[in-house]
Amino acid sequence: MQSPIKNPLSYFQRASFLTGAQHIDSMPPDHGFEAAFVGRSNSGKSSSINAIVGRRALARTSKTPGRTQQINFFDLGEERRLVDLPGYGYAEVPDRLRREWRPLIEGYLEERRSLCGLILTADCRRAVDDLELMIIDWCRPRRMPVHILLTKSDKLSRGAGHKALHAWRRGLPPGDANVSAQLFSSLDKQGVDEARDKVLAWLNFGQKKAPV
Ligand SMILES: Nc1nc2c(ncn2[C@@H]2O[C@H](COP(=O)(O)OP(=O)(O)OP(=O)(O)O)[C@@H](O)[C@H]2O)c(=O)[nH]1
Ligand SMILES: [Mg+2]
Repeated sequence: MQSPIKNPLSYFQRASFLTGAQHIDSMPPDHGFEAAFVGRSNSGKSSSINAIVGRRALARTSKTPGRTQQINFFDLGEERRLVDLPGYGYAEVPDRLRREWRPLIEGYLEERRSLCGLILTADCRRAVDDLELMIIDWCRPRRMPVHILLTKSDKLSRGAGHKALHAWRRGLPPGDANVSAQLFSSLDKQGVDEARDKVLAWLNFGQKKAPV
């Protein structure tokens, strides 16, 4: 399908690292529009950001789960940002870090007024789990759009990938336009255009947010 936005990549190519926040009070000013990437450790959040902005290493990726330990903000200009949240749910993360992350992620989600949509990354080879359902359930009453990237789709055959997508969709709340899912691979770039369109629709370039 043709993208509704002309040259979507051009909005992302200007991305630059803005800041990393280890505490709620060190986040950049809460103005404008943000799309945040949330998901289990190692599910491909940082890699998805890189694929979407069309750069190899803007966000740091790692084979070691739990590598992104702070909230990283990437500036797209015009008060638009992408946000890489620390991964959750990795068993071997030391307790001390876990105790620090949870309030950081929850505080971000609860308080950030410029947050306008969540990209939830999940390995397409795994079934939806309780933590993912918790995030989706958190979004629904708040009317916060959540778009699920079923990552690493290059690891599955075409048929198996579609089966995984349908299984995920069946597990989602029916008839809620704010919840959507797609297959995605930062390796072979499957689904990158679709993800860009989704994020751009949230970021509302060219529009001013009503003052609060
Ligand atoms: N084959 C394949 N590997 C991927 C893909 N996306 C990510 N990976 C790999 O999965 C590992 C984790 O990717 P990251 O993007 O660092 O994951 P993350 O969710 O940011 O991880 P944390 O920062 O630890 O929470 C890395 O080794 C990536 O190369 C993909 O689409 N295909
Ligand atoms: Mg990461």
